[in-house]
Amino acid sequence: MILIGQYDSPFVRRVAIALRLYGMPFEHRPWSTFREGDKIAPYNPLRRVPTLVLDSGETLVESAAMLDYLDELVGPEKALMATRGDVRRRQLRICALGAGLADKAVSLLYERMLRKEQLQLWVERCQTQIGGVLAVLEQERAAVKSPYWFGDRIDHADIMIACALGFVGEAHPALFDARYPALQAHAGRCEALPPFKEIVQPLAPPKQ
Ligand SMILES: N[C@@H](CCC(=O)N[C@@H](CS)C(=O)NCC(=O)O)C(=O)O
Repeated sequence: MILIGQYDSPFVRRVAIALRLYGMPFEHRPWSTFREGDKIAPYNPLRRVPTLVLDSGETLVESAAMLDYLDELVGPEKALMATRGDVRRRQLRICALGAGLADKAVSLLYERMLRKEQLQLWVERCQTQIGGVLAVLEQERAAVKSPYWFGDRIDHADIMIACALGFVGEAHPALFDARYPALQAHAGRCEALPPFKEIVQPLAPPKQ
């Protein structure tokens, strides 16, 4: 498999960390979405990352679909997500909040980096959405006493949240601070794991 995209993307990082945890070998092509869009386009017309090229040549263009595929490959025992039922539904909800948080943090970064004059309406909307999600996640994580969100074993929800928090903290440090101790502890626990330490890249934001 070939994983396209840089590890400063929370979405690329979540997929790479899952691949590592599953012990699946992959080739990494750390192409930049803005500087190397022409290289990405033949694999993904959206010119977005992550893009995952399967051994068959088929291409996946959405991180959740990539994880769904990897989960099927490893089977239900090893999968980092329940196959059905209440737990799966709750895991998917946390994944969606984490992915949405990362989406909003990426949008806000693009607004800040790519526009000469920021649109205040959009900046404030993103900030409100980021703050709202962090507040809900903080409350829910503080209520969970297990090492990971859904028990003793890390899963896709833990990875998504940690990758999103890492990105928000780096891109918008004023938005992720001491107001969120349970989330900081969650991020710290995940970032201390070997795959998180290995699969990491300082943020290289796009420029005008
Ligand atoms: N929902 C997508 C989000 C992917 C995404 O937003 N990737 C960003 C990098 S973090 C990107 O490629 N941005 C370039 C663009 O949208 O033009 C996923 O989970 O794979």
